[in-house]
Amino acid sequence: MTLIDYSLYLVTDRKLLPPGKDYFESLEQSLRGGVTIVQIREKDTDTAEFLDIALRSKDLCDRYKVPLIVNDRLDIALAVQADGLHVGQRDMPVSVARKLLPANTIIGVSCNNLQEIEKAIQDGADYVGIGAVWATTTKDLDKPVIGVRGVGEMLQRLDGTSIKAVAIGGIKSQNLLRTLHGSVSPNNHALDGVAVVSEIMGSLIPEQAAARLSELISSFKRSGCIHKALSVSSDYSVTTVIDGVVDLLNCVRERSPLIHQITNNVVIAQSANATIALGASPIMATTVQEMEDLAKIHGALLVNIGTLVPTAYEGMMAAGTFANARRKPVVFDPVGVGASEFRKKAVGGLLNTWQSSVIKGNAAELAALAGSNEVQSKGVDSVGSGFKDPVSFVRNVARKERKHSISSSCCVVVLSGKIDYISDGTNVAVLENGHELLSKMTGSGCISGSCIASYCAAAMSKAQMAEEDQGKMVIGDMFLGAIGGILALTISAELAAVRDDVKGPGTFFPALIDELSLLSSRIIRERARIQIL
Ligand code: TPS
Repeated sequence: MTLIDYSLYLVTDRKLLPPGKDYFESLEQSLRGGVTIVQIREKDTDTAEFLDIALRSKDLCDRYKVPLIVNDRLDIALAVQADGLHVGQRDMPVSVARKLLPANTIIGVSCNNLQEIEKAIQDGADYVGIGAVWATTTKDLDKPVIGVRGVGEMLQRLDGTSIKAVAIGGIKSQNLLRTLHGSVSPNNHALDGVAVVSEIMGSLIPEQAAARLSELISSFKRSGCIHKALSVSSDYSVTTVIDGVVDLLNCVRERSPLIHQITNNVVIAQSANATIALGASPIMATTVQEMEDLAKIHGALLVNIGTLVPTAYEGMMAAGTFANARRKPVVFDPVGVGASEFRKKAVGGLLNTWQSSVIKGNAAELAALAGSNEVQSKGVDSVGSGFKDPVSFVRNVARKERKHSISSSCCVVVLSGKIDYISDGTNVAVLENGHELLSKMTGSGCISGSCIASYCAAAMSKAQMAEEDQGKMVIGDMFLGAIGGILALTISAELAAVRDDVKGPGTFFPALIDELSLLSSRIIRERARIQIL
């Protein structure tokens, strides 16, 4: 079979043409703009007219050497000798179409869930159109919008097959990079392309619309190679990790990065104080209108959904998007995600919209995130100690949440508890520092998010310095950032708890702030209890 380029797949819909715009003119302009494959989609057109449109479209596509696919109508596909047929779930089954069409005809099918992907594999489809990835008004959707994480799950099922995949539904130039970077399986299986209807068909200048999308796709393909070539070292040992953490401690103190925190009303003051004590600078801002400006100046963003009100949610959506665009680390704390459907939906929305560099949660939160029922939750706390095999669990979640991330090559996951487990999808750090008084005050988990964000900001700023030296892209070491933040808090807690002036949880907190500000390289080297697996 000839090699098909699925990069920019135009699906037509004449109803969306701007008033006065001729369909064939629009199609030719989009071909000039760089669409690589075209599907003729006519839902309410008589056969004779459909045939005429398909024939003339085929001529045009042939001139630009672009394959033509017919939607749904096998008879029209046969009549115009189309390169392929696209079917929906209620159209003719792929296996039947295969028997009726000439050999080498491409057959694609729309898929919305894993069962439909499974069936497409069994039936021998050549490609799948996965969606709707975002909301769209072009088609009446009778199935859920799946987001980039939904696409990622389906790509994972396609790992090892030769079936190609495009995403479709609500794809615009504004969300195209996010769609491409986010839609990836744990094994880095990415999309072969994207399909669009309204973004091109609805344009007065379709050539420009197509060219803009095509340029973004090329830039994604280039950056994909960069990410693979520059992934962070996976040769960690206890010594290199401690040296790295000490280096980050000094960097936080010297550079005092600005840490933008959208956090919990319960702990705003504590988190801001802990951030200052570490040597960084907090800014606690939630309003959507200032997120773009803040992303230009902060060193890292912390998003904590502890008290999730609608205005803060809007701010979180925007802050993460702007942070990603500027390659700033994003630390995400999905507080109590298992506690309510509302939180679960909100977390899905956020994780589908931007990429986190670090996700931190207790056993119940990470279980809810991963869809595991091994751990129960009560409010925002876990019940029981956690997972049978926390090391494998945390490694698997890190793999699952890994994206073609713009700020780092992986998503680091922190499973917090009496023992903390941190993974980048390959390595797992097991940290045994801490004190039970931490669990007797509110917000110690939230504060650990502030500490991680401060250390991740330092890790990213080191990467930027290296980048300036070497003149090439360098990825920030978020694994070290997460370890550094957790060690800072847990070691300071141990020291605070044994001070003479500490009598219990009330006096513990001010002592903890003191110890965070007194933390030194020597203390970290002497006290860190860490294993790297
Ligand atoms: C390759 N489909 C799913 S969403 C949508 C369509 C037509 C509308 C998107 O419009 N995959 C392929 N071809 C198809 N026809 C479908 C899926 C079905 P917009 O880009 O304007 O949001």
